[in-house]
Amino acid sequence: MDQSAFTSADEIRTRFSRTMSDMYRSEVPQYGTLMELVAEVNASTLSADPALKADLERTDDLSRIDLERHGAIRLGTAEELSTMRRLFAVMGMVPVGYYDLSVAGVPVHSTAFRPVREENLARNPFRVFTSLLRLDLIEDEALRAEAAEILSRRRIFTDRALALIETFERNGGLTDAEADTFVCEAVETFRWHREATVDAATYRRLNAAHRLIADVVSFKGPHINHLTPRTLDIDAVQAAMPGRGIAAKDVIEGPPTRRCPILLRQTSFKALEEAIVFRGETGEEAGTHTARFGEIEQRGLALTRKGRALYDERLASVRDEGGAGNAGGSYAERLATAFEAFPDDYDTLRREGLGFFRYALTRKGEDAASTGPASLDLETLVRDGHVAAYPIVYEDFLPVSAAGIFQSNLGGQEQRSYAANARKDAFVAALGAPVADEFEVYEAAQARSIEAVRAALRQTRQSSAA
Ligand code: OOG
Ligand code: NI
Repeated sequence: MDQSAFTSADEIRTRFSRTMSDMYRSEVPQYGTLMELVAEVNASTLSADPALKADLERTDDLSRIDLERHGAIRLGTAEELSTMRRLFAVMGMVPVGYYDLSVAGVPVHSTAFRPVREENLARNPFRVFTSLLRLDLIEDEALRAEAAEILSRRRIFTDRALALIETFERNGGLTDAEADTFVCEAVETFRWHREATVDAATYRRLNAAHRLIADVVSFKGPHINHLTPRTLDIDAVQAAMPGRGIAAKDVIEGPPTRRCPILLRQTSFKALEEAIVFRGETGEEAGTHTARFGEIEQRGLALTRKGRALYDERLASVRDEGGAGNAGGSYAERLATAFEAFPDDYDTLRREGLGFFRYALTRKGEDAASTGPASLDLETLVRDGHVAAYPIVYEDFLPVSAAGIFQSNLGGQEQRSYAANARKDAFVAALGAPVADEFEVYEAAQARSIEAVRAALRQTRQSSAA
């Protein structure tokens, strides 16, 4: 079939994220309140900072600035994970990164399904942080077998969703009508079901092993557990949440406030306690479950391996000192102090090889190249203003931050410690495909931009020589 007959993966992803947002706002009204607050803060940040506004107009679609950037789900079996990979592929989302959360006492390992090319990210960067439950970390053998048995019985995808995934794989795309049906059917998998599939006693046993185990095993499907819009000022939203009746997490995860933002900062409101019903011998039994919340994120420069090592080392120095406790606002202060050793201007970050940048020929560079032989040396070109360097935005997640988000939504006291035991091989086997290395993804984007600059210079030279 001719590709032009198909709806683009970017468009399907956009329809999907919009539909998910509508569904989640109707399911979790407090999330709607958070979205409103984010939109207000973004609007006032933009009107107070015309330079930022001009910058964003160049790189982003301002009308979509407040929209969701990610969501998260937790799966129970290898088969669910590999089918989820095929479902996300329809929307141009592929697995990037491996996160071992067992170190933080959460019995899951994860990846992020996301678009990887800059042109696709620019159209819609929506991604889904996807975790797979690690039944191997349940100590009680009988409980482990019982959980596996319960999970083996559920079917989380609709028949039509599965059929359309196959259509996509066979034809290489979906028509507009197929895409619409696909989105409706796919969203069914992430819907909330207040009817647990287990009885109250089973739920309690699973919950006692770990609250997350109960969350994954007791329900019909992997309900979306949060969505995350982008904020331009996370400190302002965090400060304003209590005034809107939103119970914010104690601290913002990730790096401190900086002139040049790096990586990812995120915070959330605490998961809500929701009414559910258990299956009972004599009919339904009422109960409650805590899983769903709202989150916000603010992203900055993607760091190189060297930059990331410095980030991890600085963050660990703060955590080792006294954890992420916020007594007297001291965590934010200690964090800021620890990060004084992290350069905070783009030029130094770039020259020291701490971050990834996208290079582009400037007007001045084009003019210079057409009048004389320009240097092909990148540093010379940047120094002379012939080439500009723009920060590449971090599109992935941070395991320490993710653990903090998990923890604050497990009621705080959930501190089981599993020995650190990443099982990337097992994860990849369950997924049925390798996960991309995030550093290689940024490296490739940076390299493509450098190659484009060189190609443009060579072309200008040739046409001025002719
Ligand atoms: C996922 C928590 C991690 C993030 O933004 O780091 C996450 C979950 O609770 O399932 O979404
Ligand atoms: Ni999240």
